[in-house]
Amino acid sequence: MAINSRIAKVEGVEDQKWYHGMRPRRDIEHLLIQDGDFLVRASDGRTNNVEIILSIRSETKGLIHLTLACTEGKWQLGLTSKGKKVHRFDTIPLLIEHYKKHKLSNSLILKRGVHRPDWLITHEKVTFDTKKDELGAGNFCTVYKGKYDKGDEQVVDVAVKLCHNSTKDSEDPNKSADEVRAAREMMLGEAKAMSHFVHQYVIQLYGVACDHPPVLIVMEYCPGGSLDKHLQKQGNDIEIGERLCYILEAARGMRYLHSRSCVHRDLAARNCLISAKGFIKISDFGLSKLLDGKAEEETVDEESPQIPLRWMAPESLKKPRKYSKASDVWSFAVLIYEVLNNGQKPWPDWPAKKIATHIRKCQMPDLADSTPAELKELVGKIWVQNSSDRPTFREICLKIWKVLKKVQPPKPNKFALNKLPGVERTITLRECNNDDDDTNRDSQDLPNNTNKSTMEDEKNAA
Ligand code: ACK
Repeated sequence: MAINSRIAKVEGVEDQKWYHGMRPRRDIEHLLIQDGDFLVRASDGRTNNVEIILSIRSETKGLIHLTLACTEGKWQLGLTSKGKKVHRFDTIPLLIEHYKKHKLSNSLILKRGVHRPDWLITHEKVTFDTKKDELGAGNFCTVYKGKYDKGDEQVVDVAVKLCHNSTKDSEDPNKSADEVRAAREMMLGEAKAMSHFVHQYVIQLYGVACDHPPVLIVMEYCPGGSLDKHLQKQGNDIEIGERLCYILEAARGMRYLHSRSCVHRDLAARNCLISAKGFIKISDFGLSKLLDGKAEEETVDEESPQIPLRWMAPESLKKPRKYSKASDVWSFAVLIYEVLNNGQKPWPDWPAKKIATHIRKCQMPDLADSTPAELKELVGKIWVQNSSDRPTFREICLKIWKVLKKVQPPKPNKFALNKLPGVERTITLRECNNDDDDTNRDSQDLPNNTNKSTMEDEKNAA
């Protein structure tokens, strides 16, 4: 049975806690632990259509995925044995209730509906106008400004990342259905990574709506847009002290992510956003990875999506590609270069091969003349061949904080980013005790804290 993806909203199922929307199979498998654990999800079938699937854990047969078929408005199990009476139901919840009391097969019965996580929200809570609210577009997704109903009559401004639903919606007609599906899965991976993080210098996820296509990522709205565009526009109006504040805030965001075992893998000025209060927020977790346990490094095969070359560390160019906290640190020094160079990337017109050769040999470009000597020294310690010789973000934060104390940042009302519509910086830097040792603040921001607490934190800080 296939439901056209454009009319894939299935009455009665989206309100059920055991409905996980368009989560891919590999995302839900680990949730089904005991015999009889089940959930319902939607999955791409052939030809861009959507199928409704009942996934169940069986002690004897392992994981089972059954298609739910709908004919003439009645639901039934897609696969039934010959000659067996087929039970049909008006809704999927009625079907589920039935198979909680009656066996599906010899031994299998539905026992525990596994609830979806809180960050899986429904489309009805999110509004945006595709004609008026576009903020920008990427290969497979477009970002809009929108509103999110958090409940308790709280409606907040948000940025909504919309994954193109099919090859027809995609900007590029040459994209295959598989590519579109891979992009959607990447978006869900991005949202899952973001769901772990609550920090003042990391973009906040409100939720993902994947109850039916298109998949939406709903996140904190940053009216200042991306850091690279701001640098390119405001150019020489930005004092060095203000630039150092951007660099320190990005480093603090990265220190938090690394403390949560997240390797970003795509750190660059284009992926830093400017919040309403004029703070830098690390965003775009599409390529990020959570490291297992104590692992410091991830080795990746050739199939993995490639990170833009100019920000790559030498070890990420070799085969097998290696990404680690230390390769993020390398990219961070490229971000420093961008911030000091008015948002221009290194070697703007060079061919890829020549850039790669330079990176492999650690022959990196010079920083702007106005760069404080201690910052030049720091970048020199980062752009080294041996990744274990590079400083950590904890050390980097400390160093930048010391440089900032000497340079003296401007008063908040003199920050150039106040010229951005919707942005108002009212404090120079957030308070941090002991020479930037803000461990305490980080530990207040544990993932089990609510989003609200971080937002209030920001308000109090201001
Ligand atoms: O550089 P921009 O103005 O900032 O254009 C890009 C565009 O969407 C495509 O990525 C903007 N964007 C992305 N996420 C957000 C967000 N959370 N708040 C505001 N703008 C965003 C980005």
